[in-house]
Amino acid sequence: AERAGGGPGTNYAVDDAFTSDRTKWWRQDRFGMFIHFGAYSNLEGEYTRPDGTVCRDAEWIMRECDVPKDAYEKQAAGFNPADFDAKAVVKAAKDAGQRYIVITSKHHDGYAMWPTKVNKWNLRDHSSFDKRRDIMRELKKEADKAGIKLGFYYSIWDWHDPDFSDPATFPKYKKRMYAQLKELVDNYDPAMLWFDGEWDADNPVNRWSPKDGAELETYVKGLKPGLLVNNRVGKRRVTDGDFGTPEQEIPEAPVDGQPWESCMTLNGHWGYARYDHDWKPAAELTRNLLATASKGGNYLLNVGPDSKGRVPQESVTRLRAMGDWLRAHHQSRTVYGAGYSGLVEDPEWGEVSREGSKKLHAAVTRWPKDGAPLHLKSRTPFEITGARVLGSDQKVTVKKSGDGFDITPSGGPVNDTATVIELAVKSAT
Ligand code: FHN
Repeated sequence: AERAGGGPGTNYAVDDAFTSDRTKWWRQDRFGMFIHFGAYSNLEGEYTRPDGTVCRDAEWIMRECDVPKDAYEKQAAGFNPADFDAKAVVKAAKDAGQRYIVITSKHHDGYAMWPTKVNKWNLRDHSSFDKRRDIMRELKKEADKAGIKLGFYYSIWDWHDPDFSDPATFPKYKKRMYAQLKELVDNYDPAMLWFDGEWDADNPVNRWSPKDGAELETYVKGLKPGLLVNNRVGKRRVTDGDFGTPEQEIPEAPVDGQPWESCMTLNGHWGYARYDHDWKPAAELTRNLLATASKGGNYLLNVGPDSKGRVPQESVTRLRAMGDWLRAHHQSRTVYGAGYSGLVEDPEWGEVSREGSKKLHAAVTRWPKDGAPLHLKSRTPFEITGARVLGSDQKVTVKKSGDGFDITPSGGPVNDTATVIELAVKSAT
């Protein structure tokens, strides 16, 4: 893992301070698609118990609803995501402006979504799906065609493999896990592995020590030099993996000393849940993306395909709206290749990211009342030598004011998601 100097007075990871280029492509890309898709998707979030009561959850349904192992295996045998369309999935990511995809290859239920040879608990050998198909190969092909990098989520924790939860047999489980990871890297050439389920070494059910993590990180990086892994390969310390993984939040003062990525759902669940209609508005999602980029972080936004393999239309429309904002007026420069500048305090009225060494992008999301100027508080001396609103020719006046600058556009918002004011800056020293 690489160390970075924090910005002045914060522990934001200031991009330029990263020493190695290891994560550079990933930090430039900023925005990825998470996909939670597995045997749990076949239940679409609802399990009817033998007594007729209905229990609801998504990817944790086997555990949270105490589904007996044989009942879970029985339902999985009927899993047939025939409508999974890799082209459509990649198009949804492309339309959103997502530049990499991380799909669950194996979640905590242990069910492999590729034709693993390690066991029969997988989509090829234990489902009603067409045995000639391999969704990971289909996805890899379409992603490569679209110039989108593909990564795999892999859960270290495994509810299905009896050798996982017995200390005496855990080494046998570990051997199978290593073999599966080798299959994934050899067969699909992923850009990254997104580990999960590493939580508690002291828990007799789920043991994963920092030493296990360090060994696994060395192993997979030996399979493919340049492969990125997240900090959940180990114990989420700054030295584990290549990037931190805050979840469902945008950290105020994010993970110190390493790149990071905030992963979030589009509604209330990672896996598909037919009853969950709590979809977040596209404007909120775009603002989250702006907020993560302004702090030097990545944003991994999740979709959960249904039992047939279809991405919900509510997800597709929101993702498209995010891409439309990014494509309008070259506003994507606020995100791609942009990051934490360390030059200004986070303003009340929006997010500020820096592109290279000469441009700040001030994205206004909460306009001050009664036309008050947009105040930017400096952290370190710099000059503003020019200002313009992307997508509008309105005049922008910039005045030094107290501990920073007052910026006053002559007109109002360009759109209701965020209006970007591009500022030309130079160091005052
Ligand atoms: O338990 C998992 C959960 O199902 C989901 O995969 C998230 C996504 O990051 N990770 C774990 C919870 O932190």
